[in-house]
Order: sequence, then structure tokens, then C-alpha cells
Amino acid sequence: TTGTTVLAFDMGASSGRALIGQLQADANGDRKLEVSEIHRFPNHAIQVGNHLHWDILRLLHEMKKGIRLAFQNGYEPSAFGIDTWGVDFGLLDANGELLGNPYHYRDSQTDGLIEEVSGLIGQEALFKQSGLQFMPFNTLYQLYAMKKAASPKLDVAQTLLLTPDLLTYLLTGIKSCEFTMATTTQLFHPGTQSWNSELMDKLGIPSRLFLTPVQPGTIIGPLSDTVVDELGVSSMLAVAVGTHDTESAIAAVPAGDEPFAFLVCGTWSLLGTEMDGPLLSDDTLKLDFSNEGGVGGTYQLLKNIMGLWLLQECKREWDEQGNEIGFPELVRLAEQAEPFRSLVHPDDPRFFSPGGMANKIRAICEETNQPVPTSEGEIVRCILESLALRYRQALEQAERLTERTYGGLHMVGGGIQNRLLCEFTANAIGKPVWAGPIEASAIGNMLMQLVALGQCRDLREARKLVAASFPIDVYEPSYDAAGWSSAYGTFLGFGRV
Ligand code: ADP
Ligand code: LRH
Repeated sequence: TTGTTVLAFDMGASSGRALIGQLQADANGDRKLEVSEIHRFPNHAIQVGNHLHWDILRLLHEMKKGIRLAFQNGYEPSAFGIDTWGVDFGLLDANGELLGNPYHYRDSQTDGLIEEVSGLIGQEALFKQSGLQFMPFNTLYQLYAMKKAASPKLDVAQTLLLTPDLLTYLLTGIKSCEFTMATTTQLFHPGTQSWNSELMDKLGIPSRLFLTPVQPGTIIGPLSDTVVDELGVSSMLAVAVGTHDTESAIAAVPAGDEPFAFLVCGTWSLLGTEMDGPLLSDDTLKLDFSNEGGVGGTYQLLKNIMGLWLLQECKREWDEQGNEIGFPELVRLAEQAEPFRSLVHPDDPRFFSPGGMANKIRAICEETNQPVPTSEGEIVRCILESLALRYRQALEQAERLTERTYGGLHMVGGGIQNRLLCEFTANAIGKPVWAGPIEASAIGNMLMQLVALGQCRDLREARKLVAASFPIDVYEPSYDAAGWSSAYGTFLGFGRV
């Protein structure tokens, strides 16, 4: 069947976008997905007093604008889906009203809580019951922070909705919980495949807040009448897609039937491989990898890497100083800078919080007795080389954990517009990089809508559709193997897994 139109909202930590997908068939009946962007808007963290928040109502406003624009441009989507960054949530009271602005996962309320909760529960027990890497922002620590602060919101809250479920609720009035996001909380038990209420009880987190998760590809229901009236559009169905952006992006990796390695490259870099279940081995814990629930019954064994956040933050700082330089120009400056002058480990915890990024990088270079980068080009070069080396380390770790080798690396996401980073990555890993598609999360989001609408059988067929619809760029390792290998030696010397 052809002519099906869907609308995807992909909310990243740096920007949100609305894209239209149209399933088309040519004269031979070969199907393609045609994608066009109809709306893009920045997403900002906002400091209020001591806390960092998302501006959730602004995001809702921009999404409504996206819906209006879709219909104004003549599209009649039958469905829409929402994917967002992981772990964050809103709380609803007994009347279904939102209790305050959701916290941003970079809020400092969770500082030190990994250690505290590990002390109470035991690191190994926590890992076996969640399968997750120990990241300070996991929902578990956010709720524990609220508990410790005796937050009245926690007392009156009736329901917790993870960000994509919250946005779906604000558009439909229907409360739901989607599986892939649930697995980012560290409160979902991969063994029992249900909420870990025992752990919640131990930590004083109210288990009444959590709804039973549904699988990606589940139809949630239509837009609410108030939204339909306000926007003057016809109704469409909300579909629970792979609502965690990372999982939607992996769904859109144009891989075949062989095991493959991926790198979802945006604000964060998520590097790993697709599995058919969680790998809860001691080595997974030791190497600090996550098992995150994916679409179509998959699990993704992956490492969270600080990613292009480092570059985004430098750019924000320079912009604020009136020194506005676009990403393409920053990449050009890095290209002209001296190779392997200074390196940092991108997952140094100091990089996690916003602000002062260029100085943090300089301080770490100084600490490690390397030349201190001064110009923009030197700093960006340092970030990009360091990321590429981190990718090599994580890829080797993924190979060790799965006892497989991968022939190359599939890169998707906004970060692949940085061609220098793709080149560096191919050089660092000594294997080809297959880059594309850029808007993987939005495309993966559309794919699960097509599955829900009966237009696509399963993930395998969906990936074939991606391969048929979007070109990929191939980067072969091409340059200074000896230089990269010696830089990798320096990098490993930083001693972080
Ligand atoms: P998120 O979904 O997490 O908000 P994206 O997948 O949109 O992130 O990727 C954003 C990143 O992509 C930016 O931080 C930037 O480094 C990179 N990027 C975006 N546009 C360009 C460009 N024109 N050239 C190089 N890099 C770019
Ligand atoms: C990437 C991402 C990542 C999470 C982080 C909070 O956008 O979803 O997978 O760990 O945001």
C-alpha cells in the first residue's frame, strides 16, 4: 500500500524537529520513504533558582506549530509519534495536571547519588536488576534526589510520565508508558521485564507512579478534541514509537541481517551493538556498558559517551561572547589545526555540567602535561580527535563483550554532518564508517508508526526500507595510521573504561 503519511517529532537535547514521512511506491512496486522537514526549533536548558529545567510547554507549543504547519502544507498524516532524549519525566497530580517543570537531566541534584545509592543497594545488585551503565542522570537518581529533598511534588504525584509519554499525554489526554524509555530509568528490571518495585520501596520511591509499559508500535489514541479544535486540523493517531530517541535512531540503521556496530552521534554519542536480549555479565558491569530496550524485541548493548556536547558547549560560549561561528566553520578551523597536539577523555565527569567547557578542556590538558589548546581550531581538533579515539575504545570493548568483530561502524544522527569527525573515526578504528541517515531518530520513529499502521511488517523490513530510501556516505580509513595508533596509546593512558 502506498500514500501513507506520518508525522514524527524528534526532540533532541539541542533541537526539536517535526518531519513528514510519506511511503511511496514506484511503477515496479518498490517502496521508498520520502522525508521532509517541516519545523525545527531550538531546545534550551533553563536555570530556575538552583535547578535546571526543560521548557516543556514551549516544546508543546512548537509541536502544535508543527502539526499546524503539516496540515497547512497539504499533508494529511494518519499518525504521529514522539521520541525524545532519555531518562527525564514529568509528574501528574490526581487531576491529571502537570506538577511543575520537568528537571533537566544535567541538573546538579543528582551529584554524588550514584555512590550513595550503590552504597545502599550494592553496585552489582543494581546492575543485575537494571542492566544499565551508572550515569548520574538516570531517573532513579533524580527521584531519589527528590525523595531526599522531601519534595512535596513526590507526595501528591499520582503518575509519572517519561518525556515522550508526557508530550503524547498533553496532545491526547491519554496516559501511557512506552517500553524503550522505561528501560532508561534504572528502575525497570530486565529479568522480570517489569518495574522494580522492590528497589523503589527500598529507596522510598513511590511505585504507584508507574504505568505498565507498552511495546513500540502500539497505537495510543487520537489527538484530544481540544487540540483538534485549537489547531483546526483533522485528528490523527498517536503511536508509541521507539520513544527513546537513541532506539528510534538504531531502528533506522540500514543494516542487514548480520550483527553490526552503531554510533548514534548527536549531543550524546551512543556506541554499541544490537542484541536479542540483555547481556548482564560481570564484564558488562566492569566496562560500564548499558543494556537498553530497543524496538522489535531487541536490546542494545551500548556505551554512553559525552559526545558532541563538548563542541556544542564551546560553541554556545563563543556565541555568547559575540564570537559566533557556525558548525561548518568550526570544523574547517579544526581541519587546519595541528594533529594530535592535545587529547582529553570525553567522559571526564567535569564535562557533564553546562558552562566553562573550553576552560575545562584547557585545565585537563594542563593537568596531563599536554600543550594547552588556545584557538577555536585547536580546541575543536582536540574534541574531535578525542571523540574518535573514545569510539575506538568503546568499539573494542563492545567486540570484547560480544566476542564478535565488526567490519565497520554505522554512524547516524546530526553529528555525521561533521565530515571530519566521520573521517577521524574511520582512521581511529581502522575500519570503514558508513554514515547515514542524518535524521535517523525521526526516520526510526516513522518506521514504528508504519509498523503500527500495518504498512511495514517488522524491524527487518523497516531497515530494508531505510536502505532503499537514503544514501549512505562511506569513509575508508585513509590517513596516518601510525599517528592514530600512537595517539590511541596516549588516550588509553588516561585510564578510564
Ligand atoms: P540532538 O538530537 O542530541 O539534539 P543532533 O543529532 O541534532 O543532536 O546533532 C547535533 C550535533 O550535530 C551538533 O552538536 C553539531 O555538533 C552537529 N552538527 C549539526 N549541524 C552540523 C553541521 N552543519 N556541520 C557539522 N556538524 C553539525
Ligand atoms: C540521547 C539520549 C541518550 C541518553 C541521554 C539522556 O539523546 O537519549 O541515549 O542517555 O539522551
